[in-house]
Amino acid sequence: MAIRRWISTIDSHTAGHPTRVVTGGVPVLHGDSVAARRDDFRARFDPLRTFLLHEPRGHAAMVGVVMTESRVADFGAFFLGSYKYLEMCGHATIGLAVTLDHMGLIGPSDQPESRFTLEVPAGIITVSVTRVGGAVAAVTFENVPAHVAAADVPLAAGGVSVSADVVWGGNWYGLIEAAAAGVELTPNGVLHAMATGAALKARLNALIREGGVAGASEPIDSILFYETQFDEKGVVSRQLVVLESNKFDRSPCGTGSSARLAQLVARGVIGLDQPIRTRNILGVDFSATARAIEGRAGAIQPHIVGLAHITGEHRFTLADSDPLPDGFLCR
Ligand code: PYC
Repeated sequence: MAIRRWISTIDSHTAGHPTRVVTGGVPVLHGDSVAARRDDFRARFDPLRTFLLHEPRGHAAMVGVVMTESRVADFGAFFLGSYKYLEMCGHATIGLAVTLDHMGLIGPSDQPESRFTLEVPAGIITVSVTRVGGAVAAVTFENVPAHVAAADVPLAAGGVSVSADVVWGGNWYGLIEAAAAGVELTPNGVLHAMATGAALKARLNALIREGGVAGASEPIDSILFYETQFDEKGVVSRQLVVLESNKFDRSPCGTGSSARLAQLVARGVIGLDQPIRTRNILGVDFSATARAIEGRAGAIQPHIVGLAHITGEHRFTLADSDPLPDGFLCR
C-alpha cells in the first residue's frame, strides 16, 4: 500500500473536549504573523484540516492546533475547527500547554511553574503551567479582553422566545439562559440543546446581518446556554456551548467562560477579582476570574484555570487508494 501523507499529533482532552496538536508533517507556512500564516494554511492546505479533524480520523467536535513561529511571543499557534478556523480557543490552549510540557518544551518539570507567551490569531496571551510533584496540576491563561456588545436581544426561533446577550470572549457568543430556552444542562439534554442552539444562532446571525442588533456587527460563533447557581464558595456558572447543529463543547469552554465573566460583571452579579467556577455538563470545572484592564472601561481581562490530560500520540497516514482522502462529516 503506497502512503501519500504522514502527520504526527499529540492528543489530549480538556474536561472532556479533545485537542489534537500537530507535531510534524505540516509544510512551511508564509506570513509575518500567526494570523497571516493561518491564512496561508487555509489558502493552500485546508484539506489537511479536514483530513485530521473529520471522520474517520476525527469527528465534528475535534479541534486541531498548528504551531508556528512567532516574532512577538515565545510560541505561535492557530486553531483548526471542524467547520472553520477559530480566532482563539481556551480548552485547546490548555491542551497545548500540557502537550508542550509533555514534550519538554516549556522548562524543567521540577520547576513549580513555567510561563510563556503565545501569539494566536486573536492576539497575544500569557499561559502558565503549575506543577505539583513534577506533574501539571493546573494551566492558567490570561485571555484577550472580553466585553458585552449587546444585551437583552429578543429572539424567537426553534420553538422558543428568549433574550440573548452578544459577548466577545475571544470568539463571539450569544448568551442565553438555559431554562428560558427549555434546555437541560445534562448529557441527555445535548441533542435538544444542539437543535435549539443552532436555530437560535441562525436567527441571531440573521438579525445581526440585517443590522437589527445595536452594538453587534459580527456573526456569533456559538450559543452559550447557562444557569447561574450560588453555593458556599460563590458563583457556579453551569453552561453548555452549542457550536453547530452536530457539535457542542464538552469542556466549560475557555472563550465562552471569558464571555460569561464579562456578562456577569456587566450585570453586577460578580465583581472584578472575584473567582467563579464555570462547570460543563460532565461536572468538571474551570476557575474564571475577571480582572480590570487599565484604560478600557467596559472590557475585562479573563483569567481561566483548567487542566488537560494527554490521551495518545498518533501518526496519521493517507493511503493512495483511500476513497475519502479529505474525510467527511454528516450533519
Ligand atoms: O474552549 O474556547 C474554547 C473553545 C472554543 C471552541 C471549542 N472550545
